Amino acid sequence: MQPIKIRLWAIVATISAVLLLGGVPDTATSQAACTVGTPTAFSYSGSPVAIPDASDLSGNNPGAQVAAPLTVSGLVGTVYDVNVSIDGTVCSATAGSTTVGLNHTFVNDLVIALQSPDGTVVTVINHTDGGGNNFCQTVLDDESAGPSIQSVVTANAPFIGSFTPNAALSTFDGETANGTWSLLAQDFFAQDTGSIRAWTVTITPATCPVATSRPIPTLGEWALLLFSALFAGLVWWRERLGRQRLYKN
Ligand SMILES: [Ca+2]
Ligand SMILES: [Ca+2]
Ligand SMILES: [Ca+2]
Repeated sequence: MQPIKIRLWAIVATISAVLLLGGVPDTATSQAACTVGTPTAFSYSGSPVAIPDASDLSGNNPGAQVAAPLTVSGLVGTVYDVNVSIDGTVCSATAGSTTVGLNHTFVNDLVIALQSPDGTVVTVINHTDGGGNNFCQTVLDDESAGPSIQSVVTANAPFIGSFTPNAALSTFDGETANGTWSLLAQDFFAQDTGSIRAWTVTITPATCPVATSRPIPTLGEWALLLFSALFAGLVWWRERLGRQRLYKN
């Protein structure tokens, strides 16, 4: 066979082997669409969690961040959508109310965040309003038709309704659904305090197959790789032999 043909064969064999061993995605699953589940609500049922006050009015010495954790279980798949709400049974802006989802006498002191089982933290309320009391039946949803929670004013307390959050909850999309979700709160300015009392996370799960690389090569594929390597070696050796003969002549 002519050297140029042999070289071509060696290249084709090597490319085939590389494609077989790792280059071809599993198209059987990568084309499948997500199977979206039912939105499911999980509510915090523990004792009220007191939010420690800041030590001064500078904003630089906040109280310790506290968490009200709950367990999400039984969902199939990963996070497709997350909504979070601060609940409450009887809503009012009364200082010290125990029937609101979060009582506080100056909610502008607070940074409130949601933490996922994967450890991701999204700040959902960030020093909002002028300084009203309490959050009650406050729903935070990226897809809300309502205004941003960051746009509310003191007169709106206790902030009943549906709002878009400070930062997008879609950051959680694709993450682990089951596990511990926590509502975090931290107070940045001294004098006013409060507690987390009742909150809910509503998760829509989905099963979304993703493109996967090929599984471990079969014996046949390993044999092909070995064959192409030997073949390439043979081509190199023949050419080297040919050059030596040419040199000697
Ligand atoms: Ca969403
Ligand atoms: Ca949503
Ligand atoms: Ca405070």
